Amino acid sequence: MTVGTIPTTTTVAEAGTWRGEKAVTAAFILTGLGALLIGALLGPFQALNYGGINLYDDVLPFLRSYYQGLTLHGVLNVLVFTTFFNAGVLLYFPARELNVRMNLPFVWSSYAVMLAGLLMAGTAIVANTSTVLYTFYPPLSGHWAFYTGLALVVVGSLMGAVEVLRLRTAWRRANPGKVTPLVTYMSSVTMLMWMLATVGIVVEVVVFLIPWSAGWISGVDPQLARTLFWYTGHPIVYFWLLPAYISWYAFIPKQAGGELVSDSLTRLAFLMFLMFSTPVGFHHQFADPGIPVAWKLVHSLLTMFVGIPSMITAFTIAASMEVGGRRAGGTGVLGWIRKLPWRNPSFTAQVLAMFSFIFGGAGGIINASFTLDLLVHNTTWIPGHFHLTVGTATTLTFFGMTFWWVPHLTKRALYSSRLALWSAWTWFVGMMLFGLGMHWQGLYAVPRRAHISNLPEQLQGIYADAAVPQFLTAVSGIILLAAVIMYFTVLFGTLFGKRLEDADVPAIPFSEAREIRASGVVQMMDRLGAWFVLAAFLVALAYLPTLISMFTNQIALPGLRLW
Ligand code: HAS
Ligand code: CU
Repeated sequence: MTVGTIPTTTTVAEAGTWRGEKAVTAAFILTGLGALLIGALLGPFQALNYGGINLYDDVLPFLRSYYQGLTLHGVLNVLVFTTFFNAGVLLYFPARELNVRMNLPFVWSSYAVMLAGLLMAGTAIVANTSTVLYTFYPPLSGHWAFYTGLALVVVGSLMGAVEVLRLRTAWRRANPGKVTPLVTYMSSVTMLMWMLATVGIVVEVVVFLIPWSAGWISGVDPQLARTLFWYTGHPIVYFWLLPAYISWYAFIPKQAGGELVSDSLTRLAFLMFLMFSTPVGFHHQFADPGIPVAWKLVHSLLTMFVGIPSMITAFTIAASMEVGGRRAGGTGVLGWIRKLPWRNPSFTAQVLAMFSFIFGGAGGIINASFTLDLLVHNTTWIPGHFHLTVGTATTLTFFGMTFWWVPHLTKRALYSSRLALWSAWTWFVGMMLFGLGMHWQGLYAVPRRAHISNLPEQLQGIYADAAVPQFLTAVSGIILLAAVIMYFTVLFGTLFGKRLEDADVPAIPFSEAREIRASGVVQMMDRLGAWFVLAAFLVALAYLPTLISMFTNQIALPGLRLW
C-alpha cells in the first residue's frame, strides 16, 4: 500500500520564502566543504608516503612534520567537514519537510560558535602547537586553544540538535496524535544519538584536557582519556554516516524513479542506531590494558548488533531502487540495474558510495571480531577501512547531494553534469584502490600513522614485501588528486555560475514511501523520549563498571610534545 510521505514542497515555495534557511544551510555546508578542500589536498601526500614517496619536505615546506600534515588532514576532514555538513542536512530537511520555520538567530549563533571553534583549533594546528592527530591521545599534548576549539564545534552541533528537536515538538503541537514524518524522525534520532554520544568527549575535554593543557592540573590518565574518547569516537562514525543514510532513504528512491519500500523498517534501523551506537567503544581498545576482557567481549557482541541496521539499509535501499529500475522497463534478476539513471551525477555518486560501503562494512565486521582485530589493529588496514566508510560512503554521498542541493540553495545551475559524473567515478575508483592498497599493506603489518617514506637507513627495506600494495596506494593518491580538482571545479563553477529562474530550481527529491500508517508499532517507535532513556541505560550498563574503576584509579601523566 502506498500512502506517501512528506512532500509538501512545491516549486512556488522555492521562490523566496525559505531564503533565510537556505542562507544558513549554505553557510554550513560550504564551510564544511572548504575544510574538506584543504584536508583533501593533503591526502595525496599521505597516500604517496605509503607508496614510499616522501614529498613533505619539497612540496610542503611550511609543515613542520608528516604528523602536522596528518593532524590537519584528519581534523579538517573527519571532524570539521562532517560536523558542518551534517548540521546543514539535519536542520534543513526536517524544517522543509515539516514546513516549520527555523529559529534563524539561534541557528546562526550555532554556526558562529562552530566557526569560532574551527578557527581556534585550525590556528593551533597550523602553528604546530597541537600536532596530536585527530584522536589527540594523552600524553601527547596540544595547546588549550585546540581542545577549546574542538569543544566549541561540538557545542555548536549540540545547539543544532536542540533546534531539530524543537522543530519536531512545534510540529507535534500543531498535529496532535500524528506520527513524526520520516525525514524528521531520522534527523531527530540522529541528534538524540549524538547527544548521548558526546558525553564522553565533553567530559574528556572539559574536565581533563583543557585544564591540563592550560596548566591547571599536572597530569591526565591516558587510559581513562582514551576510554572517554572512544565512548564518543565510535558513535561519531554514525554521526557521519546517518546523514548520508537520510539521503539514501529519503531521496535516492525518488531519484531512482522508485519509492521507499518500507517506512517502518527505516524507522527501526534508525532506532537501532540510537540503541547500539554508543555501548561499543571498547572495540577500538581491544589491545588496551586496563579494560576487563569480559567487557571487551560485550562490546564486541554489541558491535555486531549495530551492524544489523546497516544490513537492513542495504536491502531496503536496493529494493527501493529496484522498484525504479523495473518501472523504467528493466527485467530479469539484474536487468533493472541497467535502467537506473546512471547519467544523473547525484544518483551515481551515491550508489558508488553505497557500493564502497559493502567493503567498508565488511572490514568493520572483521575489526569488530575481537581476536581478528589483533591482526589488523594499528596497521594501515584501519585507514583503509575508514576511507571506504567515512571517506567514500559518507563523502561521496555528500558530493552527490551537493549536485542538486547547491543549485537548490543558491539558485545557480550545476556547472557541468559531465564533470560532476567524472568526479564521482574518479573519487570512487581512487578510494577503492586506496582501500585495497591500505588493507593489503596492513596484512603485511605496515603500521598506520608512520612516515614510512622517510625511514632511517637501518630500517630501509623492512616493508619490501608490501611493494605491490604500496604501488597501488601511491597511484590511488594521484587519482584522488584528480578527483578533488574535478569536484571542486564543479562546486566553484556552480557557485559562480549561471543563475537559475525560480521555476528551474531543483525541488527537494522527497520520496514516496510504502507504510502501514500509524500502526501500533510505528506509534511505539515514535516515543523517542522513552527510547532515549533506554539507550542511556544500556550505555550506563556497558560503561559504568569500567569507568568507575578507571576514575578511582587514575595514574596522571604529564604531557609530551613529540613534533
Ligand atoms: Fe569502523 C575503526 C568496526 C562502520 C569509521 N572505523 C574505524 C575508524 C574509523 C571508522 C574512522 O570493531 C578508525 C578510528 C581510529 O582512528 O582508530 N566500523 C566497524 C563496524 C562498522 C563500522 C562493525 N566505521 C564504520 C563507519 C565509519 C567508520 C560507518 C565512518 C563513517 N571500525 C570498527 C572497528 C574499528 C573501526 C572495530 C577499530 C579497529 C582498530 O583496530 O582500531 C559497521 O557499522 C559496518 C556495517 C556495515 C555494513 C555494510 C552495509 C552496506 C550497505 C551498502 C549497500 C549497498 C547498496 C548498493 C544498496 C554491514 C548499507 C547496491 C547497488 C546496486 C546498484 C544494486
Ligand atoms: Cu568503532
